[in-house]
Amino acid sequence: MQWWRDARFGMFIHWGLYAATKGYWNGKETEGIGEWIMHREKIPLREYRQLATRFNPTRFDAAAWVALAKDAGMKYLVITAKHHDGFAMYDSAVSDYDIVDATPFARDPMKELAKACKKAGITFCFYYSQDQDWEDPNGSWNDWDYDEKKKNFAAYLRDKVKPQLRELLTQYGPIGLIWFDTPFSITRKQSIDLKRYVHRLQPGCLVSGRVGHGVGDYESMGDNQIPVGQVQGDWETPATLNDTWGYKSGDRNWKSTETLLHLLVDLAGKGVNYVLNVGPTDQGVIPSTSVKRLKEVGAWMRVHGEAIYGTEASPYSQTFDWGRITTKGRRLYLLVTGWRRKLNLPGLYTPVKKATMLNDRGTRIPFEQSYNPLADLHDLELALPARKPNKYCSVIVLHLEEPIRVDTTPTQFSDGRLPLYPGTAEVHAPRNNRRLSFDERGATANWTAKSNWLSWNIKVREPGRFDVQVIAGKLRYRAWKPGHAVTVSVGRAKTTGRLTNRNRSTSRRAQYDDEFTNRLGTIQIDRPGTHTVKLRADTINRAAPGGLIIVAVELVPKQ
Ligand code: H79
Repeated sequence: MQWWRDARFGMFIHWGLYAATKGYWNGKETEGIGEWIMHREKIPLREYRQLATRFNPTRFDAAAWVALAKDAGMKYLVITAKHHDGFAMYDSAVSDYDIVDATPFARDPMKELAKACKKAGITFCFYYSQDQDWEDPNGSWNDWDYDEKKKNFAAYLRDKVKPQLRELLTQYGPIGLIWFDTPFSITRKQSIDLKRYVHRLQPGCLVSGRVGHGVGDYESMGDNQIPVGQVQGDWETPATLNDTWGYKSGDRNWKSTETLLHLLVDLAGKGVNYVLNVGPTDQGVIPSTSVKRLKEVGAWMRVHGEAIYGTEASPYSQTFDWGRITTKGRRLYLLVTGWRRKLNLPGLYTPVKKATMLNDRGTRIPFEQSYNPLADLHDLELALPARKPNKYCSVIVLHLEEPIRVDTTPTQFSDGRLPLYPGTAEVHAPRNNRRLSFDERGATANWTAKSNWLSWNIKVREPGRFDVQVIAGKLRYRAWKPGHAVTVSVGRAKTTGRLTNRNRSTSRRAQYDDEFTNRLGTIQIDRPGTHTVKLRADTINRAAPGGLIIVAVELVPKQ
């Protein structure tokens, strides 16, 4: 795992026959993600395979793609050897449904990419769709060409998946990982068997979490999913630059360079890898907008990479309003996305030797470490220069005297706000058989019993009156259902309200996973120091998909 943990940032490439449609079918622009076009339009296999006869990416240049990944600061490259459409983008002997046998191009781009990656020191990896296969009569999810009832999934694993994995793991040199996906039909036994099969062929090759049933070498967030708070263990977020993965000429919903960098920094602070996708055209060209953004990210990485590569997640249980934290040995990196003159870091027990800017080691940042006995609060206050050194994110290095020790109790920000995430709460479930759990992002899952409740110990700097906001969520692809009511209390003060979807959050995190801000009432906290916040469910609509989904509770000082 070590190379993967150190890497933090990788390139995803979705490239296949779908690129030849540019996202259009029968002259009309299609909805949804590009590589799903065959499924969405229920394109018969005999029609879809015609795309191969005009797939001729003469401008494909493996060295150029790999150079772009390297320029962007990416350390590994994951490319679709076979996506759900079942078409092999390498020379496969299993059938003729592959780029060498079925297209005029007749070259094996994976051979060229493997060579270019090796030369550039980039870890080469394959995406392989082990479950859905819309070409194979026994693969899952093609019900327009094939009769679901006649499918034999085990035969598909035996006759296509395993032989193809053997090719990929024996003919392209060392492979960093196999990125499996959509484990919708596969059984636990089959997932374990596939993982063992990969490890037998290449003991050093990792297996992504989406091999299914939690048996992978690391876990995957959902597509474009951002964890709400800190996470435990090895995680990766696969993400797009626009909305599609496979090339779609009409998708211009590009994330800005600032958004991409803030996502990278957010994820690094949570110890999560970021594998960011490009969708090359059927000419073999990576869209110029993607290239431009990635180069800008790379320029930042060349100066600030020390705060990303080989780092560990923030030692805190909370995230801060001014940015994110990573650590390496006795260094704490403050990745500041919200520049300000006074930056406060609470809870740091370790004495700080000096604070410097990563982009200019000569600049010393003045600071003061203090202890407030009234609030039982350790505080580090840094006096930052008026001008931010970098427009996207500036990095301050704290050089520590001793190994890092922190108080992990969520502490009020210096502006008075305090967001609390379910993942760091204590779960109270008197009846264990219906204990709520958490989804990948750290929101509550399967909260259907009113007997369950959450509590957080918090530290208050500035007492006073607070607005209480509850951020509710829903399951992706499912409709919001009303009918939940909750109570938040601190000591004897409490406030109650129903949850609605009227106020949709515009946060970056909520771009693909809707979140809804619900203002309950206000509560009074009248002394500094430690308090307990409790969240109870008064009413749960058990018909709501996933039960009561809580993403966060936020205290906001009343003006
Ligand atoms: O390879 C990329 C995607 O094609 C693949 N994962 C990334 C890395 C992927 N996309 N969606 N999914 C996996 C999950 C499928 C979700 C579905 Fe649906 C929800 C299938 C049916 C409902 C999305 C919405 C696809 C059709 C409608």
